[in-house]
Amino acid sequence: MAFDIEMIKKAYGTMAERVDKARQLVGRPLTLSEKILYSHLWEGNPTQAFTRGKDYVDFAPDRVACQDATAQMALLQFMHAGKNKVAVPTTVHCDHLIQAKVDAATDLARAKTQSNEVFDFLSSVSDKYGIGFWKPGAGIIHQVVLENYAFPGGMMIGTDSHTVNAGGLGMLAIGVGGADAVDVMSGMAWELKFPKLIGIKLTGKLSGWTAPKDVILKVAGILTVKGGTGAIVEYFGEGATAMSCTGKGTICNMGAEIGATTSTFGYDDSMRRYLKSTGRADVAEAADAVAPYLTGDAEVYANPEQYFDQVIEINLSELEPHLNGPFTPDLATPISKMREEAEKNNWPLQIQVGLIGSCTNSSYEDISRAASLAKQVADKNLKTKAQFTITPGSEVVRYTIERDGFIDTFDKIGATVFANACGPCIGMWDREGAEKEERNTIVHSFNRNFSKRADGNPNTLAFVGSPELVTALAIAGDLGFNPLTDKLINEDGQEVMLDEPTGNELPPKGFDAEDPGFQAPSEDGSGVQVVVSPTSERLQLLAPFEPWNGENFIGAKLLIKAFGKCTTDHISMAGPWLRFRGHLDNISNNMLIGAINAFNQKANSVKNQMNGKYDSVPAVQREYKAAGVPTIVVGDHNYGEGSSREHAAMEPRFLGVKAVLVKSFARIHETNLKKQGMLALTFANEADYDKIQENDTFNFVDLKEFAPGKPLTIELFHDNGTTETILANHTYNEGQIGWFVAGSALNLIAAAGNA
Ligand code: MIC
Ligand code: SF4
Repeated sequence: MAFDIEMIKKAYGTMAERVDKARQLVGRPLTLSEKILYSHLWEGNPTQAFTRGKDYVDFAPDRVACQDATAQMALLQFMHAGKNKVAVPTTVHCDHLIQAKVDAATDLARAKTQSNEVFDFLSSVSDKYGIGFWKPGAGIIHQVVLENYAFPGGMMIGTDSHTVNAGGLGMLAIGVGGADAVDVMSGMAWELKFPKLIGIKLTGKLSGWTAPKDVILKVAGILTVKGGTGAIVEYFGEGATAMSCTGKGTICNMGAEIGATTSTFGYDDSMRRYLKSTGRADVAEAADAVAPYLTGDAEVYANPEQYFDQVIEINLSELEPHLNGPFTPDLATPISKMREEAEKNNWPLQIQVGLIGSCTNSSYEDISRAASLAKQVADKNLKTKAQFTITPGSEVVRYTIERDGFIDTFDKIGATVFANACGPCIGMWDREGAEKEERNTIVHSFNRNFSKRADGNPNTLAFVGSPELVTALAIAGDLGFNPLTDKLINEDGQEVMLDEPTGNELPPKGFDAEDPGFQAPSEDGSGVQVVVSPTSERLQLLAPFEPWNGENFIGAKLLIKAFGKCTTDHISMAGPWLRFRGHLDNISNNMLIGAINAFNQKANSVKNQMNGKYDSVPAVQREYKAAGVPTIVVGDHNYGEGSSREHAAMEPRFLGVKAVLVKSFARIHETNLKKQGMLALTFANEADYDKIQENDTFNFVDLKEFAPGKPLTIELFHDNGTTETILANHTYNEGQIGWFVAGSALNLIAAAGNA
């Protein structure tokens, strides 16, 4: 039986009435996304039609998921909310803190010792507040959610940007910062600007070497890393229904890389099959009873241009396998052009390592198809040229693929199987020799490939592809190898070609595991003690941020003007820093250390205007803080792209930065800044970015009139004595201005809880 089946049935129970009402109010057929949004309004039955891309709307998500690296801060905040129990079903998953080095068993044992304090904290908070806890080794949050909790037509939020993975099972699953999760866990509404809608029509059918991953690699190439901002991407068409449920999950997962709020697919037989195969025939049955409400209306899919803000059509029969990268997930190259591109750009052709798995691509189908290639190594007397690693997404997948002989097959090509965890996808890869910072190429089936993300080496060029392609390329050891047309020379000196990958969508003998790794919470957790040692270097109880003093910010200094791409990995790096995710003071020492200073093109070297000396960003900011000098951060487009980690917003807040002024924001990061009581502003005139000079001082002269829809005025004082005035736009509504005034959104919740 599925977890929380009663909650699911209840959601389905009101679906028809709410969707029918919404259709009447909107006055036209509805997309699936609209059906899920309108059936999850905080107010219950819809009473008005909303304007996409404009109206802020309160929603009531069905569930919440958190992973260990973000859950620490989320739960530390939740402990301030004054509640006995979470208001909606919630889970915590231990996956980010496990380093990949030797093999699964060794690495897991080491992680349990090293991060014991954090795992114990998460386990006891979960136990106390009624949260389902998935132990280290159980798997990666998004795979575990897909296997156990996702359901068609549902809405969930999660403190990880790849929460969107659950769109593969027809959900609207949205990545958020911890403070948003705390709202929902505390029984409050969750606010989102009513998203725009992008429709992607998939015609034709995948075959041969092309995989679901190639759909999203192609889409990322079309829409770029910011093309999906503020929008839900809804896939439909014959190509969509012909694809597996887990393949749909892969596409939705990597939708985070185009900045989309989320992605989703209508309920179909592939989802029914997946639900049944993962022990949830009860969910399939309940979904079948309301099936027409779990997909878009027929008129919408027949004439998508009339209903979506943007429509893209992709013919899967013509789609080529792609590789995206390096350093950005939207640089898409079809495999047939790769050699040419690599030579042109001087990318090293020799592949050092191929890595498959992660939350994006470790379904049974993915692994079985990759294994069909690994098997050919022996059959055709080939030798695998690159190293090869696998990180299974969950213990259920790992156990099942071991039982079915795939791990054995990978063993024969010398593969390393890492723990069921994030590992190499998030800089938790202790790669031998990485410290030498040699320029080298790797290929992986993960989703992100920002600088330093896998192994901490800024000179590792990472290319993202399907698990099939990654396996073929690892065998060949050559980035320019096109398995569709190229031959390999085997150990007998003969030319051989790899046969197309084949596999099974679902395990013919069913999924299994001896211990999936779940720990249920106590019925009554009131007696559970949560201990945080005051001397801990990993956990620190939070003190509330100071409320706004009601004055304009005068005399603010420029801390850094970030040049070019500034993702959350640049603002609050992961890898070795993950260990401080529960300790705000300690993790603040990584603030913006990856961002490039526009004035000297260096990372982590900014000028302290008080003494003219250059130092690291956190050190300079701590000096400003000690001197009581306010500061601002300036950035380019899509600032805060990537992760949901609210540390990227809390660190500047904690260290005394007052405002972040950029050309544009990534959605989650903008909300995180607002929630933590910061000013998140955009240049009214983008070109004003160029006006900002290294020794500038800023006066926010009309902050006292901070109001929705009204730009703020900032005076710039340059060190040559000249002054300029610029305008900064913002998207704060009344309530969000309230967060700024209170010092943070949490301060408001806590005040209400204590009232
Ligand atoms: C990521 O893929 O970048 C992460 C690590 O999963 C993050 C969450 C985090 O920073 O803890 C994400 O995507 O939100
Ligand atoms: Fe973990 Fe990577 Fe997935 Fe993020 S993208 S949840 S780091 S496996």
